[in-house]
Amino acid sequence: MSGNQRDDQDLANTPLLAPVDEGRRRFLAGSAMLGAAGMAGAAGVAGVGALTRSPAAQAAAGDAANIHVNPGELDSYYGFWSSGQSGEVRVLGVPSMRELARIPVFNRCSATGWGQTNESLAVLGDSARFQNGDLHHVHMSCTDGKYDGRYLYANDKLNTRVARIRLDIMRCDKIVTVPNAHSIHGLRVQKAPKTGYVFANGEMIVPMPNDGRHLDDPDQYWSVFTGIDGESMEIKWQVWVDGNLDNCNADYSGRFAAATCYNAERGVTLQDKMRFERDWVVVFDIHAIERAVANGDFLNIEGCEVPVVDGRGDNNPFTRYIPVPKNPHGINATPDGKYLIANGKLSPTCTVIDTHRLPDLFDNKIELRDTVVAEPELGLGPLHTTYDGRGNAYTTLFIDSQVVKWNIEDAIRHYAGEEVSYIRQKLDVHYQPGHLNATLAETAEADGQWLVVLSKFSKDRFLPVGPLHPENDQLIDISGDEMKLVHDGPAFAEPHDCIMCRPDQVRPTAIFNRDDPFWAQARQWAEEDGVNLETDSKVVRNGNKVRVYLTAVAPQYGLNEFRVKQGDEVTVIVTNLDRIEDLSHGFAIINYGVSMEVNPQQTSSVTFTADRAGVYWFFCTWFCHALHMEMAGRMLVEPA
Ligand code: CUK
Ligand code: CUA
Ligand code: CA
Repeated sequence: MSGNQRDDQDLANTPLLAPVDEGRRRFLAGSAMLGAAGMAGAAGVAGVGALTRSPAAQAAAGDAANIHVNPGELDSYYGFWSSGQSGEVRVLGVPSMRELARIPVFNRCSATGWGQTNESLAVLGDSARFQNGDLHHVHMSCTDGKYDGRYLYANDKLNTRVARIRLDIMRCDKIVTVPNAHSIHGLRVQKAPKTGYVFANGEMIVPMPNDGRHLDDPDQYWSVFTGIDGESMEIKWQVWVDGNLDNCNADYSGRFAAATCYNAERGVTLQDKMRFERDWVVVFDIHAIERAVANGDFLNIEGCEVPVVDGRGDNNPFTRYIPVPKNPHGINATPDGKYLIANGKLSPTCTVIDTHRLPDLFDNKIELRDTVVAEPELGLGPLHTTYDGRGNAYTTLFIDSQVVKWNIEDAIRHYAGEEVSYIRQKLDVHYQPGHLNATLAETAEADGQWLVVLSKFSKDRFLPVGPLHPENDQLIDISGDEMKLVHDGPAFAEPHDCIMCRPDQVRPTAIFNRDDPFWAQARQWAEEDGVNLETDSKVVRNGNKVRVYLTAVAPQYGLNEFRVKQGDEVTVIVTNLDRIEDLSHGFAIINYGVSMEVNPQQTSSVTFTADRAGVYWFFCTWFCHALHMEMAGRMLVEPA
């Protein structure tokens, strides 16, 4: 069985949607619930097959011409893609969907040396012991509700971290591990007046502190919502919440953030987590939290200095728990700032919350559900919603394998009792979509040009590559009245989310500034050793610690050889003196597992133990010159 299975009995009371695609939508009956909760499983067995369309028919529906970016031409949008369990961020051009770059974050990167260079280890800090991560959400810093091109922020669901990426050099410069939380899932930024905070959702519930106490007592398991300063990356405060936290978002006033909770039950089994008919959207009053923290009105979890305010229960100044149907997932703010829309997942609905009613809610002038202005029925498995800036919302239907376009104001009128149809179109996607995002849709500048839907299954859409299929990031043209599928984009595991912005909103540098703080440590070593990084190549010994300073100018390093003793701790510091755009060098040592990038005007360093005697060639890894192959030298390791 699957969610696609027809059950005509249920169709009787769905006249509104009948013209669109009658067979696909229905409530999840109680008996279907378990199957729905294991949606991927259900889809794998029957759902995908049931939705297969002739590829030719789909291609005909598209208009491939307008996504073609000619050789030498540039894309009209940057896309920043997360990569889930691959742990990195990917940069794409839209609409060509060409992959432009990968930014290593939580992963170990063979090309750049991320996870091995001293510079990356300094960023990773204590968490360098992890060589992996699960990066679901990537979002850009904002000013006045618009992307400002300073930073990207991303979460690590696997090892409970939040990372920042500098957009000038497209490298990660800060990673913090979030205390008291167990897995960071939802991540969004404060949109106004400026980022501001990075909001991080603790997903799994655990004892606080999680030090071995209360192992068998889930009543003592909790979760926290965390506010991180996007500039200093300090953890400013946490809110102790009921239930758990899935996705989050922020409003456009700067006062509120909101998160979905699928585990209001605080259950620890699948069945537990589906017990209630409703879970909730938790709304956070950021100003109230800030006031309490400023007044010292907070507590601390044992062993941790982060201020924690108690946001549990019905009557606290910090949170409100708005009941919404069963196990909601995504939550997305409309670009006009009016609404927060939560996606039902196990309910075929989305819940539209009026953000302008939130102040009254916190003043206890209205009831929780008074903030809800619509709850449109959209189809099976709504996961995420995005916007075109023209009043329409686009929601992924995981089980139906569709994107549904619907009109927000019409849905509100319908909820108020008017006979009006709010569904505009349903488009088959391939298959089982998670996130979707339209150009600039997470900001006030949503421009309704392109929509990317990140499909979890690709099944028959690509040449087979073994049991692990690619994902399918599909591009949809939403500039007209009708959604048109125009491109299939295979992607390796597993983009969960993406954002798109205009090229003028990102200002990457082509050549490093020699004053860049990225290699502050190497600069300090050079100072200690009386070495000028920009001119000197030399070996400086201090006991069994050896620092090797090398310049790199195509096609030569500053030294043809350097000599160390077996057992030495060796640090090689390479400075690329080429000032030419695109002229990257690398530095790698054969049979020592050392390899790193050294981009124009950058200094990179790596430390290792010269544990084996012999001749070891080092070489340049980026093809930089006609004599690139000759850009090499010898590390001579004298036997102990
Ligand atoms: S989540 Cu994966 S599809 Cu981690 Cu934003 Cu919804
Ligand atoms: Cu330097 Cu290749
Ligand atoms: Ca639940």
